Order: sequence, then structure tokens, then C-alpha cells
Amino acid sequence: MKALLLIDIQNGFCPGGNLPVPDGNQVLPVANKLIDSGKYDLIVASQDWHPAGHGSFASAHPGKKPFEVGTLSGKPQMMWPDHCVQNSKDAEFHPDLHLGAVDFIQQKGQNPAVDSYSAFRDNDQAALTGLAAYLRNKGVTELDLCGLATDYCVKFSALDAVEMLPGVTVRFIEDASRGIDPAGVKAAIDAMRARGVAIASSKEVLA
Ligand code: VGL
Ligand code: ZN
Repeated sequence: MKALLLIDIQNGFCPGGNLPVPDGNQVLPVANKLIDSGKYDLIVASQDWHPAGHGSFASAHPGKKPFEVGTLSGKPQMMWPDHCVQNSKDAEFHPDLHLGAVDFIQQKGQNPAVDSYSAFRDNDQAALTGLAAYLRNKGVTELDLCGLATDYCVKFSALDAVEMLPGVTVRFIEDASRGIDPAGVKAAIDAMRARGVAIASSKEVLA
């Protein structure tokens, strides 16, 4: 049972969005090729889905500017620009994404007191989204993931997939992903590889 997990391919993380990932829109043709390949039995998309005033937003912390590190519920937290607010255009999937082929959408980041980079659980690892149980129930044995942003939501989702889905082969598809910071992307790939995530290209995956 092969599944594809598309991380946060939303307007907010593409050029013109509120938290644009450089060249984030370039994942679309590759992601769509994967979606349409017929290689997957199950396709899941995650969606960053914050209430207005979410605690990860710099605007919720007087004196803090975006991309400074602040504090949320007693822990260090990157202060982000307001992004992916529920029911806004910014939170919608990119209009080019072949959403009709997506079987399940996993929303995340609804709790204003904790951020959720991973599609599997909040950053404090207390609250599960339910995605691991969903994939387990479907009998998934191979999970490929890609999307935005490599150094945040893709990385943490991949690491959680390895930890929470024992026995499942996890692969990161590099050219179907983009990151916020080049050094962060390099560190993310090293961290994924070190924890047993295979690093693949769409060409290898589609061969
Ligand atoms: C993300 C920062 C804040 C992501 C989401 O999708 O990588 N990054 N919220
Ligand atoms: Zn977010």
C-alpha cells in the first residue's frame, strides 16, 4: 500500500502568499506528475489551518517582528507572519494542485497555543492529528512525502512518520519540495537521512 503525502501546498507558502517559500510554486508540476502517475494507492494532503491571532504569529506578540524567535507556551517559537488563516485565500491549496485526486485532507495548527509543523502532531508532541492512525488503518507500507517547506513542515512530518509508523518505508522527494532557508534545507535533509528517511528524486520515484 503506497501513499503520497503532500505537505502544505497552499497559496500562503507560494510566491504572492503571506509566508512565501522561494520558488514554492515550482513544486506544483512535479507534485501533479506524482499525483497523476498511478503509483499511489492513497493520496493525502496536509493543510496549515490557523485560527486568526494564532500564537505563532508575530502579530500576536507586541514588539516581535516576523522571523525573530519569541516564546509560545513557555517554549522558543519562530515568529511567523500571519499565514494560512482558516477560510482565507492564503490557506487554500494552490489552484494548480490536482486536488480532485486527493483522498484525504489533514488540517493542522488549529490550537492557538502551540504550533504544528508536522502533519502528525503538535510541536509539543502532546496532541495527535490522527493522520498516523488513518494511514495505519489503510495499511500503508510505503509513504512518500514532499511539499512546503522542506526545513519545517516537510522535515517534521518525515521524522514523525518514521517514529510513529514503524515498519513503514518513508521517502522524501527532493525536487517536489522547496524550503525557506538554504542552510535549513541542508540540515533538514541531513536530519531526515540520519533518522532513516530515504532521499529520492521524482525521476527515481516515477521510474
Ligand atoms: C510552515 C512555518 C509555519 C510549513 C507552516 O508549512 O513549513 N512553516 N507554518
Ligand atoms: Zn503555520
